[in-house]
Amino acid sequence: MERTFAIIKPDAVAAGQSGAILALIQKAGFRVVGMKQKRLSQIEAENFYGVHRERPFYGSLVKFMTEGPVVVLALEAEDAIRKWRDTMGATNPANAAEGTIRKMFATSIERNCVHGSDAPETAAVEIPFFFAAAELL
Ligand code: FUP
Repeated sequence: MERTFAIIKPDAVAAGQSGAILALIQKAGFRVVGMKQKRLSQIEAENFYGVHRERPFYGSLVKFMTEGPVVVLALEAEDAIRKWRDTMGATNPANAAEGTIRKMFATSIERNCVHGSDAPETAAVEIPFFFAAAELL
């Protein structure tokens, strides 16, 4: 079993799509091991996306991620990291396959409704960034 980290981003939460996205997550066979709704602080968003600090979209991305509440999730499944990225679809919804969450709910490459860890090393940093060990059930 593997764990990955997911975010339902501010665009999807504001649009009332958290429940629909959670239903798709559960239908895809993930077990929710951690879940909370919170609003990211400026510092949290900056650090979470620190790897993109030099990219031209960084400031706009941080602004978007702090504009309203998000739902942070730790998900468990066999091959969870790859499976969740497949379930989300491509970063740019214009390139996302039919039936993926980003194809259904994302409106642009920035406002792309969900996040997922891209590798085991990333998940190992992102899960404890938001969850204490005792919050993973
Ligand atoms: P992903 O792993 O699919 O979330 O994609 P990346 O790690 O490449 O990008 C992280 C976030 O940066 C994306 F979710 C959206 C944002 N982004 C932009 O806003 N513009 C870009 O050109 C690329 C990424």
